[in-house]
Amino acid sequence: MTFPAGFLWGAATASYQVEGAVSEGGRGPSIWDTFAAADGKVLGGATGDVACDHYHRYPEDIGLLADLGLNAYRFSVAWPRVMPDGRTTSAAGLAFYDRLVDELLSRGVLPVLTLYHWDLPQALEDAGGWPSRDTASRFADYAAVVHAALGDRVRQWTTVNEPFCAAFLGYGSGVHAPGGQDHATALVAAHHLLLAHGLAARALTGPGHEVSLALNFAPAIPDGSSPAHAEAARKFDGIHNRFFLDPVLGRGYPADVVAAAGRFAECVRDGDTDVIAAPIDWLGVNYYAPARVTPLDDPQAPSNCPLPTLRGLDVLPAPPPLTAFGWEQSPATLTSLLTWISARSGGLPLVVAENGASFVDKVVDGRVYDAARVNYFMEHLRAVHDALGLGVDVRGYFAWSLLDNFEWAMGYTQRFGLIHVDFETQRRTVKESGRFLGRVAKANSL
Ligand code: IFM
Repeated sequence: MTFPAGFLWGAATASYQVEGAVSEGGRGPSIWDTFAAADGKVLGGATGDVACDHYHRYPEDIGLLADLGLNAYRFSVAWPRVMPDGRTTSAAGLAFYDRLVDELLSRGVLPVLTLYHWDLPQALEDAGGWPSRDTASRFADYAAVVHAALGDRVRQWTTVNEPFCAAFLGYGSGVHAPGGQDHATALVAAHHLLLAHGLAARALTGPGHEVSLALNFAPAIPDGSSPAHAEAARKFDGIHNRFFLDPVLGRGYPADVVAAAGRFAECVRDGDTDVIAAPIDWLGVNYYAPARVTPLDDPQAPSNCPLPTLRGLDVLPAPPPLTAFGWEQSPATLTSLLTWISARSGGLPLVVAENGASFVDKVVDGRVYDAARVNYFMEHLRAVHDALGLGVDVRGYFAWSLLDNFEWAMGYTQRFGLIHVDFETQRRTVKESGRFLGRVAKANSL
């Protein structure tokens, strides 16, 4: 398999999942500090207080990434580090990312910076959080501050990572911070996250600068061929995929979702959809697994899938082989997803901004033979290659994740890393999958 010249070969992380040092450098609390500290929210009572201690160990981590042969690092900036109260800039907080970016550049690694990967400053949550429209404006200010500080060296800017999760898991099902459980509110939060993306995109301009956002896609596969199956898949696809993709592409919110979404339209003001449709240079496609959906006999029956607007369908258990998280492995779906987005967007450049799998990994004699993950990457890279062969403009592939890390509500129980982390000692062990991905990257960079 050969990939186009200039293809980005990277690994991704997110601030709260890896940094630790939650009280250092003047960092303020985020919604995830609050949520993880509350009883029963995160498996085993785990928190991101220390995580991978990336805040102190980033030179080692970047060194490992560069030595593998990867040429890009996708990381996120912690808003509460840069603005402890969500509004006031902290020089010490910015200085950390200054050091991180310099370290990347000194190792020949391209920084790909995400501004929001779910760690909202707690002070802004107290002021209303994402259900409040003002949070989108605060985000635009924050984006401008980070851009002014790092824009001389960072060219790749991603505004928001997975607004679906931030909105629907954070304010709907409540399994993520801040733990809200109201689906109507979650839809409003989703709109404000998209608005935040559009407002910030305006601030992220500069010579050679590229703007993007990263959406998580769960393609719906109907578990049958009847019209009712097709309708169930359409419904699932509407809220999970099109609700986020379409407004970003300038197509507005999908009418079928809005029609089923109660009073959602009331939060969308004149001009909002134009703001959300701000031009982007590429779209980050986060893909892990499809969803197998089936209709229920009673169209009003509540779905087992905790999403608003979904009634009358069930999401079926995934067929094996599964990852440790219980997720289906379907590389072919990645090809069809990339092809679908490309066609829907008129050929927008795409970057696979997250793809990966958790498995049970063991360090044996100083090595981790994670054959299942090697296979996972091999098959998904083949899927990307197939999409390229079909004419899709794919510009890069980022493994999730560089390091085993804090997997949100699952704590430290799901290992996704190319690099194993012993959370007792903070010892890093490169996995076979990391070496594999690095070999493919190197072979394509000759
Ligand atoms: O760990 C997460 C990441 O933060 C967002 N995308 C999915 C990953 C695996 O669940």
